[in-house]
Amino acid sequence: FLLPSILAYDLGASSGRALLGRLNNRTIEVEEVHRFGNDPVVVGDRMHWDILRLYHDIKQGLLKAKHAGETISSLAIDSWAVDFGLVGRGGELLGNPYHYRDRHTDGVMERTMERLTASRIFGRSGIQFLPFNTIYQLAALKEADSPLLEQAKHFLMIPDLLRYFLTGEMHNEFSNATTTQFYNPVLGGWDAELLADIGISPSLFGNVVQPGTRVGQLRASLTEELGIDAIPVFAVAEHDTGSAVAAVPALERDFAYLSCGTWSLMGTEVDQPVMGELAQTLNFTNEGGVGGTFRLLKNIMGLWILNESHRTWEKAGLSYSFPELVALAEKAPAFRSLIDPDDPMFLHAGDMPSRIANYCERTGQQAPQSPGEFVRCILESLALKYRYVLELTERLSGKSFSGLHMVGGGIQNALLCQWSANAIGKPVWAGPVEGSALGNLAVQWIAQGELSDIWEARKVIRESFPVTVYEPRDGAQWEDAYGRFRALTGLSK
Ligand code: ADP
Ligand code: LRH
Repeated sequence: FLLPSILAYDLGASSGRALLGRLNNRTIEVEEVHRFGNDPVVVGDRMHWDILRLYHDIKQGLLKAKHAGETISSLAIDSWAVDFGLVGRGGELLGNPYHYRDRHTDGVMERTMERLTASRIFGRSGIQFLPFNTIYQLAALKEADSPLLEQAKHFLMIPDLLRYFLTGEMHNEFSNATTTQFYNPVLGGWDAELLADIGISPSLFGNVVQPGTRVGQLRASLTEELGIDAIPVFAVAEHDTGSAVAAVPALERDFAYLSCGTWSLMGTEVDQPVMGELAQTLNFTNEGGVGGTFRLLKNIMGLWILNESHRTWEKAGLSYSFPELVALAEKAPAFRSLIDPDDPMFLHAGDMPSRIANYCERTGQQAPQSPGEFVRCILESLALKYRYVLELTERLSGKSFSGLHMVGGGIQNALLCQWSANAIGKPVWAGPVEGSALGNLAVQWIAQGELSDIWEARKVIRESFPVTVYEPRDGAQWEDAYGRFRALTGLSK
């Protein structure tokens, strides 16, 4: 390729990828140069991310781009939110970052809320209550009198840390910083009062940089090791959901999105955080985005439940591909068993089929028996939960949506897209699959003056990638199922 390429690393909870992107006459061309697993490692009772392996795979991506003969003008990394590494005197990483699903935070959110009150925490951060938010992870380390905190000099979130490994420079990026639940979007900085409340020193936290800021270049030891040139490194919306929403190919300003991967993140984009009592009661979040935007959204447990079921069956010697599981679900009986995917019993890693069976028994429903029946239960329940959260989003934002944009790896599950359209009674516009990586590329192009803003980026993405339209069907059956779902799960308005 004669055009310069840029490189986007997108690290999801289940896999990571390196995409090379080129802007050719306002058309985006992408090439996946490297894809890799992201397998957490359990040691004793603790679950960690394999951070050095991820860094190794980032280097592999650079080598593969070099072998493809590419000239790379910049790179950036986005990843899942909330997790972090602590760096000590002399600049070394202290310990392996914890996985947000580790149980060391069990009970910590409840204790912290009791002490500080929900309205103080939400009023200062605008972030939904999730037990694994960074604030509760740090409070857990504090409660456990962790030696890590005694030694820590710097707090870096996962992409901050990987960027630091690449460049030797430390910066805290804005979109990810907001997910900690101790960034104050009204004051525009780390909330020193909340940090004091949990006994954490504000000196660990650096200046917050906005997406689109140049934050260094590959360090000399790395360029020597790999035999490559020093590439400039940018901060983008380093929270993967922030990058995914930046890439939603919407033409209208008031659009609803669902970023569909391990998690399902559903909501709308707003100019100002929505921090009133209703947002707190409905447990919505206001995560920082690109160009001064915020994501008013709610986390839905998502395909995690399917992925963990898949892992459980694999351990038992039953090996199915995702398309095989989806085909089995399609043949299973409709609406026989429904769950609330957001029941806390599904949060931690483990045997999801057994937990689903327990849930069904507890709620007087027939438990699924075969993999197809389990997958049908998961996908129907997710689609019904999407309807519920879409209705809440409309109520909270005062907007009304004519359909739903879905992006992310989960849209390869066409059955889920169709059922989502059926459940909401509106069209689903599915695409692109690599939403986060494209949002990452787009912000780099905006920073380099190749695109003017996210609205131009969305237009170019729309013109460069296909969008599959799913029209709603079977309205009466889904309406009926929604009533049952609401009653069973106890979800009221
Ligand atoms: P994350 O970024 O959270 O790691 P992705 O956006 O990459 O997740 O989405 C991965 C998920 O998409 C998988 O866990 C799986 O549930 C779903 N998926 C991937 N490929 C397919 C496929 N061919 N058919 C159906 N579902 C798929
Ligand atoms: C999705 C995601 C989500 C967070 C969760 C921890 O990958 O970033 O937005 O809530 O991971």
